Amino acid sequence: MEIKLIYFNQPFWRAEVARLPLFMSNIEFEDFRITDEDLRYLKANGKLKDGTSIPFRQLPVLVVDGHSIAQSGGIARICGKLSGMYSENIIDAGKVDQIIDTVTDINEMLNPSMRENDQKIKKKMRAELSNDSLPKYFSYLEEILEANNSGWFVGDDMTIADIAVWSLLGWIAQGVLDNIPPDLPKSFDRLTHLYNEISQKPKVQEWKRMTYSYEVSATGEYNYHVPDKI
Ligand SMILES: N[C@@H](CCC(=O)N[C@@H](CS)C(=O)NCC(=O)O)C(=O)O
Repeated sequence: MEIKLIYFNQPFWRAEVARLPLFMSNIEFEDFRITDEDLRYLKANGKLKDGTSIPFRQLPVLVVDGHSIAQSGGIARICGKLSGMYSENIIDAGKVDQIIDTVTDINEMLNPSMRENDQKIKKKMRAELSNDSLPKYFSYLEEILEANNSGWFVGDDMTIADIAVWSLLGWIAQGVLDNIPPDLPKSFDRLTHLYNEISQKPKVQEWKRMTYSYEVSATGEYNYHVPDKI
């Protein structure tokens, strides 16, 4: 099976929830990271220059044996199934899905503030997110971890649900979102424990060493400061 994951050169959760399970399970895949020129081309044409279809002109796209598949949730499930990190039991699979969809919801809650150019309005939006929406959703996630009581969201082992949350928390903990305190997740003990557990896994450390630091421009090195601990 030939697998290619197409995304930006960033460790964003939408891609990491696919890349990391494949990497951790030693499944070979092409980790294709697009350039600005690729982006312009795919937006205009719905495909890459080599003809690879990008159905909704958005990323990630997973290409399996030449078939392009869009949408982060579906891609995560395929990579989860391939890597044994997605349950075959329909109830447990649904429990994994509800977490992935909640990570999507949280991402979408943040999006309007990322598009806001008026700094005053943006600051207000970020205050609401920091004081209300994000803590509310983190507490719901915390409750699910508490009910499952294994340290993971579903069952007794790590799944793509845990990886999605880990990557989302790492994004916040980097401190790249103005006026969202990077230590916001820290007051949630179970989320913090999950984050730190995943971060310290040798394969995760290896992945971070390989891919979380790279040159982005002629002006210098850009490092993703995704912390190992929160
Ligand atoms: N519904 C899509 C949304 C994907 C999405 O928003 N991708 C962003 C990057 S994180 C993107 O491609 N942005 C470029 C654009 O929309 O022009 C999914 O779940 O994968």
